[in-house]
Amino acid sequence: MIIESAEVIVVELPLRFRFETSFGEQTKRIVPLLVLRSQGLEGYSEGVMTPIPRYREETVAGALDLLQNYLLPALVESNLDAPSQVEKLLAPYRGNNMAKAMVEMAFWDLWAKALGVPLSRLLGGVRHEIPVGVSIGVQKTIDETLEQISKNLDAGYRRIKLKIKPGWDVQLIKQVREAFPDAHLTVDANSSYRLADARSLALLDEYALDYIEQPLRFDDILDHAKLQSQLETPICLDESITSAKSARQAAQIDAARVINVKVARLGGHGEAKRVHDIAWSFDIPVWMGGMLETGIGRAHNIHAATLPNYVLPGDTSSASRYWSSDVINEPLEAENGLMPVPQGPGIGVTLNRHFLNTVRIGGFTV
Ligand code: OSB
Ligand code: MG
Repeated sequence: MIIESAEVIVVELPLRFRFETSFGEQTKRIVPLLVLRSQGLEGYSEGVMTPIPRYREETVAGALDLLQNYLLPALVESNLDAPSQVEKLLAPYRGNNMAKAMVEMAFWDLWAKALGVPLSRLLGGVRHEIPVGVSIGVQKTIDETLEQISKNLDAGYRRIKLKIKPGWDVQLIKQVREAFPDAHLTVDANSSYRLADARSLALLDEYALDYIEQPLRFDDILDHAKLQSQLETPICLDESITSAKSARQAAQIDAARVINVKVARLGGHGEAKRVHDIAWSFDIPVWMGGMLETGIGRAHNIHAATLPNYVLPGDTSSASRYWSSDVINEPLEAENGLMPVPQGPGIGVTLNRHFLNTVRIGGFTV
């Protein structure tokens, strides 16, 4: 299959809620979308990097430069016979997983469409719907948090993840647990603690959390293992897992008893599947994370989460929670905490070109 052209469309979309984490707050997203074209077909993907690098290192500006001047020129007019060949083509470029993931993921969509099958089938998926929960940001008050939780449990979501940071942790979780004794609860610190905080984090052991996500540095594995030896609550790694290698090393030293897989953070579906497989071989359950995706990234994530070791509810909740208008034509809505996998070839959703034109702030063609 020869890639005939690549188009990047940058859009700006307002979020329906203010999303506050330990690293800052977000009220909108700047989203680069990629369209790859071949034989009358189009493959789609979404970039999850941010204008300011507060989650991991990648930025929108850096990704656009890399895509326009290196990654897409390397791809266009190449003849590629499998997604693994795209990975090979991108391998010489170090890091920049999210930018590389855009290329690899759009190719998977295109490839699945050329074969006329849903992406989940090509990836080895075994589910037609995936269990989902919600990620709730830091709120102004504990009462507001309780209200949010109640609303989302009533909507059928299967687990509640709360963002925490030093000073917004034990008191919050104590009150939440009292109000919701049976809920599946987790917390996500987004790297806001240090190993020296082990004793205060151990205070959370009392509240039967399913796991604590990424308490320590975004690039650390070793200190997480030291922390795990002082905690009952399982540690789940997010930011620190950037490859199958880091997943294996975390598993080998007991730094992660759960793994949050984000296809985009890992550089694409190929590496995400290898992380899934390694975790499975260590009996480590995984779940599909999220980066406040539009319908394009969300559909990719849903397909990837159909693999057998995605046994815990993920962050891929209904698109309508995030957006008043989405960039795709189809709804992606969970019911009773289950997100249906879009059927039809590839990721199974289509771009709403009319809406895109109203929110487009830039882009280019290669
Ligand atoms: O750490 O999982 C995270 C959003 C942006 C960046 C990092 C994270 C998140 C979320 C939200 O927790 C997940 C979602 O609802 O898409
Ligand atoms: Mg996280």
